[in-house]
Amino acid sequence: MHLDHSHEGPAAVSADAARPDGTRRALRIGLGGPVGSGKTATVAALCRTLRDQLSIAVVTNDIYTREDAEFLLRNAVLPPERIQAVETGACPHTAIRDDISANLEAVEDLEEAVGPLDLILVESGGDNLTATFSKGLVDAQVFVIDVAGGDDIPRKGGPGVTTADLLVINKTDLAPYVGSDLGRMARDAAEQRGELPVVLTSLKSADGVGPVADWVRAQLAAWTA
Ligand SMILES: Nc1nc2c(ncn2[C@@H]2O[C@H](COP(=O)(O)OP(=O)(O)O)[C@@H](O)[C@H]2O)c(=O)[nH]1
Ligand SMILES: [Mg+2]
Repeated sequence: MHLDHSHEGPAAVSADAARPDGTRRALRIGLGGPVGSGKTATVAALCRTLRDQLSIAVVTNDIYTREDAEFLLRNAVLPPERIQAVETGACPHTAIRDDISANLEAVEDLEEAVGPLDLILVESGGDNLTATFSKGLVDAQVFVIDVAGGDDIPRKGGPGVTTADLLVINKTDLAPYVGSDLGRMARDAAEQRGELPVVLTSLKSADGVGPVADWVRAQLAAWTA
C-alpha cells in the first residue's frame, strides 16, 4: 500500500478484478504488522469462522522457513492444497511491496489449482511499523498490532497504523498484565486514522475474531456488488 492509498474500499480497485475468462477473481486481503502481534492466529481464526460459507486460500510469507504455513496445516484450518508458503529470503516487506512476483504467482497458482475462490488471505512475514502491501498484490489490507507491544504504538503512527483499511489491536486479554491502557490505544488510533476503522480483539476468547470477520464480510459484499 502506498501513502496515497484510496479508502474507497476494494470495489474501487477494479483494474485486474477479472480472470482471463472474465469471471471475478478472489478478493485479496493482506495482513501485516510486527512479528508476534497475532497475524497467523488471526488468519487461522478467520479461516475457521468463514470456511463454511466461503471458498478460501492462504499465502504465508516467512523469511527463511515455512513456519506459518506449517502452523496453519498442523491446525488444519484449511485443506493443505489451499495453503501456500512464500519464503522471502530477505526483508519481508520487499516481497509484499517491492518485488511482489513470488506472491502474485502464489495467489494465481491457488486460484488455478483450487478456484474459484472467494477470498485469499496473504500474511506478511511481519517486521516493523512501516510494512505495507503493494496495491498490485492485495485489494485491501489489515494491520495487526498488539497490546503487549506497548500502548504507545498507535501514537507512533507509521503507514500501517495510519493507512491500513482495518487496524486490529489484538491481545486485549493481556492488557491488565502489561499495564496497557486500551482506551488510550483506541483514542490514539482513532486520532491517527480519522474515519478508518479500528477493532480491538482477543483471539483467546470465543469468537474473538468476530469484528475482523464482519469487516471481511463487508469487504466481500462490496467486492462482489
Ligand atoms: N494472549 C493472547 N495471545 C495471542 C493472541 N493472539 C495471538 N496470540 C499468541 O501470540 C503469539 C504470536 O502469534 P502469531 O499469530 O504467531 O503472530 P504473528 O507473528 O503476527 O503471526 C502466539 O503464541 C499466539 O498464540 C491474543 O489475542 N491473546
Ligand atoms: Mg505469522
